[in-house]
Amino acid sequence: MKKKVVSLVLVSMMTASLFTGCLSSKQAPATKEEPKQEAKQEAKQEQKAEVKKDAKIIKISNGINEQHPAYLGSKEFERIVEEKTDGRYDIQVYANAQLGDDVKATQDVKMGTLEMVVTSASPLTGMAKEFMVFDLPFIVPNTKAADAIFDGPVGKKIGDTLDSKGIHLLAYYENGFRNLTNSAKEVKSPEDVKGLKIRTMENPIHLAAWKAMGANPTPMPFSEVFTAMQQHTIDGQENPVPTINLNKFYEVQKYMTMTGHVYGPHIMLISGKLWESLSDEDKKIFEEAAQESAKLNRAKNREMSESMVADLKAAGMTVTELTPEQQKAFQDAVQPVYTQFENEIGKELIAEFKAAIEAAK
Ligand code: TK8
Repeated sequence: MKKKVVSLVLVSMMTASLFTGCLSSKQAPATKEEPKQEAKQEAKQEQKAEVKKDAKIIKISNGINEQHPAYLGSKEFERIVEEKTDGRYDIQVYANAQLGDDVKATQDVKMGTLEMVVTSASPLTGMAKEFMVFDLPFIVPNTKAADAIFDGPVGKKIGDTLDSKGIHLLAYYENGFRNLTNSAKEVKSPEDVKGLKIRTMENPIHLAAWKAMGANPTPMPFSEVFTAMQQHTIDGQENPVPTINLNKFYEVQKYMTMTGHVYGPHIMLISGKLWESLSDEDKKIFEEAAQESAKLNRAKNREMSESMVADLKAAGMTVTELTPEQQKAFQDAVQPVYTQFENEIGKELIAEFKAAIEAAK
């Protein structure tokens, strides 16, 4: 009992430090962060005291750092599963692509050499083309519509396509609305994008959309993006506000335009073989923990997407909001990708997706 209390105190201390942004990230200097890291280690050990010695280890790969909502959600999943199974599972969350970037980690989950990953859906198009419906620019208008897709029949239908590929989708997390940043100039129109070297995720729709605007897009794994911007091999990238802020992209990017051109899910995936080996009781615990953790993840992500715009401005970025007319110019510029990809994604699925969004209005 005492241990539990200590552990709870430490965990809440740790959570508090996550929100004040004190934990070290990849780019942060290591020295002054050390005490916080120790506290974190301690918290982890205290928590692990409740995990059984022969607990089954489940590693979860995350691409971003320990302050990101994907990590906060994964830690919530860890807490719930360990508690509800009385420590029969030892869930271990690894941040900063330590276990590999999205594509590699997901391939490992498919192979069964890694248990779980929280990944963007966009780089998985080779194995999961149905998810490409999310990559159609401007298709998801707001988070209410996103929730209707995630938690309704369309989200389930898209998620279920993974089961035949050796992967099981446990929950839809939110990555969010993607915004363009760059180091060269303020962008207010698709014309301004012409000639900019933009990093995209490894996804053909994203590539085609930026090409349609006249940019020079290059696909690249996420963990290489900061350095590529620092060394000016690329001018810019696009990501949701929490990622731009937590990864300190403001150190190497001067401009952000609130394009909101794509709404991306982060999906929580588990190896199919492992999933099939679980008892019905454990499957239920995993499912419930995943759904609970998704609630936390989405709430935090929405909070940070709003509040961190001010942080980016304070860090010296020029943040450009678009008028509805300016927004429309971007929408018009990327329209060709709809006809280009509708057959590959499936016209019927796109129609179902749009109908669910309409119904959520
Ligand atoms: C992190 C990625 C990231 C994504 C990207 O693993 O690659 O730009 O937005 O969140 O999934």
